[in-house]
Amino acid sequence: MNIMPILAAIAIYPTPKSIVELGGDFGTEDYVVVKKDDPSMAPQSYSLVLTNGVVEITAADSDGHFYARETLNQLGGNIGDRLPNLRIEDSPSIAVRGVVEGYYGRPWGKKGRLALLDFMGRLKLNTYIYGPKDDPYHHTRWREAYPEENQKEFKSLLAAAKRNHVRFCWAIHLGGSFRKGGEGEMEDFQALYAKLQSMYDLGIRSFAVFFDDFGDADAQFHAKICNFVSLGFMRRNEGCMPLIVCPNVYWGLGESDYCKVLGEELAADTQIVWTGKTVCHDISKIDAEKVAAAYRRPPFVWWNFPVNDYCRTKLLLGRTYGLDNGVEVSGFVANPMENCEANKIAIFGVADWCWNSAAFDSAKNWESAFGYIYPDPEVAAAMRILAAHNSDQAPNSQHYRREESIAVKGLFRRAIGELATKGELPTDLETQIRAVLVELADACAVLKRKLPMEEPELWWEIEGWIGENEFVANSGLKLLDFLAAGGEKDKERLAMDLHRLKDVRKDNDARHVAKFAAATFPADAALVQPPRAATLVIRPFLDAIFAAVAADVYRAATGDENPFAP
Ligand code: LOG
Repeated sequence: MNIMPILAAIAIYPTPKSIVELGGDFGTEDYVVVKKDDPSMAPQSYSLVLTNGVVEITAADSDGHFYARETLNQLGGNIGDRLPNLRIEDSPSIAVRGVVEGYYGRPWGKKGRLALLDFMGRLKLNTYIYGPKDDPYHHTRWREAYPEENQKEFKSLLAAAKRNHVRFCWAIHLGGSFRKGGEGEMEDFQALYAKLQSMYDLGIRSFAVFFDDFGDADAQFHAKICNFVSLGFMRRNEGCMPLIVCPNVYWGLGESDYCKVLGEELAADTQIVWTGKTVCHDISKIDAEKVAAAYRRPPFVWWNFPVNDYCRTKLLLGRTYGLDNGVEVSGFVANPMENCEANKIAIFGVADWCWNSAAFDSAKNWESAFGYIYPDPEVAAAMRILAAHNSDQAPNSQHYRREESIAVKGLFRRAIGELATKGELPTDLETQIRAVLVELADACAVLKRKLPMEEPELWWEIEGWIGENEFVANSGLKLLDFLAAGGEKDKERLAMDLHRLKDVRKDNDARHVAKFAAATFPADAALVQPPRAATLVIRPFLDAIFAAVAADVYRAATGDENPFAP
């Protein structure tokens, strides 16, 4: 039988390095799995050969065997009752890859982390770094041992990480608080040793030391602390993995003396974090080479995507792009949003890129994410529509931007041009824009109906953004109605409708801000922002059409200037 159509329909994520058809197929009701070890194979790699009811898995280590099983599960899940004969040879592009919980905001909590670790295992991501800025025992109160409750949580997280072949790395943030000189320094070295020991005793075998954003860039002192951890503590405690260090200067091209001194002084196996040319930046091969020269080792990339702590109005659900194929790194972790479930779209992209950078197809990956993440096809389709319009950060202090509403950008730009020159829209353009807005409003309706039951955590996180997307779509539709409105009375009615939408939005903003503020630490609560959506392409169109066709009537009818105040 011709198995091409079957193979073409197979979607395995992350994308395997090589799949070769061997011809023929077999029924999945009855097959045997033969496990073989081949120590000559590269770590984490595996081969999976399916021939007429026999599945042969060969790997060098337990990671490889685990990954082969994950691939086999996806093959079975995708195809159903028959499997084609084939050979898969597979291994990761980047050996150390995963996620750092390293943002400012509401820490994910046990439930979110457990779900994430399972998600990571399925996607062959093998590194999770625990470093939420708002965990006091990680940061400001690092000297204190974790309370009982947290210790229990770490134990279950460690078990979940192990099950998923994920290295669980615990980070301590010492920037700004570790005392230098005299008795204070002695006490702090003792306190550090004791804290690390308490984490080791819980089962932690991977450690990181962070100095980002707090304290001085004191390279000699930072090197002293880190070498104390790696040479003094970790070498004396069995089974520890190389130390990961986030320096105080973690971006740039290694120009600073601080980076050079760290490169010279840090123990050879210590991995040094780098976020790219700036704090939030695409990761290029050339930049990585430059920083590697200063670090005297390839950098450990901490990619600040899809984190939104510097652009809190926005939800970042766009595709993964801006990462060079073949960039030489000692590891790659993505720093996501405080919205744990909503991160899955980006993490799905990061996993695929890390595993098989050469074959990474960013757009295809993003399109596939929804079906992979959401079992309900209606939810998947609605999330895809929502994500298309919620991906750019909006102007921000880090100057990092992403594309948004890419498929309809031309349409909306053209419409803005027509409104500026003619004050109205050609019918075909109006029809197409109406269709985009109806689609977005419908997607929001689906999500409001289904997420509370089917994806309650995701619903908790993005309810406010769904409300805002609805506001954008419905306001846009009202404004299009202005074009067709017969007389002043009609227009007045539409203006009042717009005004009511604005009130609904005000409530939505208030609910979102109160909910997020209550769920985070006091220092962070003040930073919560109202949710905003579709700011790059659709919102400018709303401003343009409002100014062209509705502003005067709106002002006269409501006494208000603008329904879209930022
Ligand atoms: C922080 C990080 C934050 C991110 C984006 C690093 C190494 N540190 O500017 O906690 O989530 O930028 O705002 C950072 O990136 N500082």
